[in-house]
Amino acid sequence: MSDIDVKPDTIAKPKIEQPRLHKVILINDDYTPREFVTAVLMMVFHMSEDQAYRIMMTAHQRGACVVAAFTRDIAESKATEGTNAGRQNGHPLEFTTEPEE
Ligand code: TYC
Repeated sequence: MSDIDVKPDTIAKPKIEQPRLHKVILINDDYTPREFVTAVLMMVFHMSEDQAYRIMMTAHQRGACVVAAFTRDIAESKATEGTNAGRQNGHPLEFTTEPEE
């Protein structure tokens, strides 16, 4: 057996891949009441009334607004939950998802 201690020149660093995040996007429409949109944002995304109101108004004025980003499954289930809350109350409220760059 050799006594020569051979060490690698470089130590391999484990690379941890972060899961890609997906944005939940609130889409404006002409019919859903502002108070309803604000209430859904508070319920589904655990926002304060103030935060929810600002997001709702941004979508109202610009046509759409990014609400938050999550892993894909969570983003999709939150978008579905928000869209369904509107549908169950007869509103065309819509949330979509989109992968972050
Ligand atoms: N534009 C709606 C209204 O004037 C309110 C609204 C805001 C609806 C944001 C959807 O994502 C939305 N009643």
